[in-house]
Amino acid sequence: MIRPPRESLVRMYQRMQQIRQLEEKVYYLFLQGDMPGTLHLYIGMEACAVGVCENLRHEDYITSTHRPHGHAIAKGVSLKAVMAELFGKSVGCCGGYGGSMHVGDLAVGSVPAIAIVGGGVPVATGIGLSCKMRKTDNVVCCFFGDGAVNEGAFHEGLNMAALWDLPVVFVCENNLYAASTPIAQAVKLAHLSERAGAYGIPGVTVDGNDVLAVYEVVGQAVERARRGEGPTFVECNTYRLCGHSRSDTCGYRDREEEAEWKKRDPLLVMEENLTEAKLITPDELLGIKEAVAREIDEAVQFARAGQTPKPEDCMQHVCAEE
Ligand SMILES: Cc1ncc(C[n+]2csc(CCOP(=O)(O)OP(=O)(O)O)c2C)c(N)n1
Ligand SMILES: [Mg+2]
Repeated sequence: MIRPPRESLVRMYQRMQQIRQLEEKVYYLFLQGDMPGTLHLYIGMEACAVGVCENLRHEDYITSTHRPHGHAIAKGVSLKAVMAELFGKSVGCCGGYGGSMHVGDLAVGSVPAIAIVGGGVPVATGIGLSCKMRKTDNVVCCFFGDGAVNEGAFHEGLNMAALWDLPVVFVCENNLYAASTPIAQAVKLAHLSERAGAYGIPGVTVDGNDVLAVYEVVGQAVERARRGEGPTFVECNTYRLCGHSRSDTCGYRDREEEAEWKKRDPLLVMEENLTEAKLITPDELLGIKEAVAREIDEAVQFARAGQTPKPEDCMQHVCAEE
């Protein structure tokens, strides 16, 4: 297994803590009625976003879904900008116009999220085509859930990316459910990565709760894409340790199944891996955790102090600018 440099390991742990702690705080604030809109939390899936984005450069891109906070933070959108967006403030990453389901910032290659299931797939293919036509070696990582793999847009996007050898890594976060629908009721295959064969591209299944495993597998896919050899389909097996959306009590899930996955919480997995390999001490981990908690408090203060967008500006950003 590839062992990333220590600074990379520390950054991955810090990013996972940032995502986890931001979401726990946001859930609390949301239930208090401090935030407008709706909420889909990423708790339990942090290793996917962080393991993927650790392979990316600033100039690379990601596309995201209705569950986008973790993707955006992993690609480099600041905690303050994400938090302010969730509060609907002008200093948010989308000027307060987008809210939870659209966070992102093109300035760091995080395409504002697309909440239509499967909708990001053809967009990622289009960005991949742009990267290729402009003769850059930039890549696009396209996040989507298991619910997207039966959408028409998914098939069209993968087929075209495969046909034209576009630099796209398709990252399926298979958390076993699309809202309340278990994967076995939607797909006959044992592994969604088998779908890749239909498009003539490599398909890999990886433990999506092990950030180092995701980092390694996606690293190979990103390098392949940069070399101009085309897309890869990576299936990350994971689980959301929370409801589908704000009011979901998960009545369709088995409590034993939930307990089993909780033992494999991606943060615990990483803490165990790092301390067992003596790469970091428990005290250092605690220090990172506490520093992140302070960052989250600052982000909340920043967001609360922001202004809401002015009603007279509502037509701004409606049409694409040249
Ligand atoms: C085309 C489309 N159909 C239905 C919905 C409503 N919807 C929002 S999230 C979701 C489930 C998505 O499941 P999955 O792709 O597995 O992602 P997860 O929520 O598990 O991360 C559905 C059906 C939607 N947003 N878009
Ligand atoms: Mg799912």
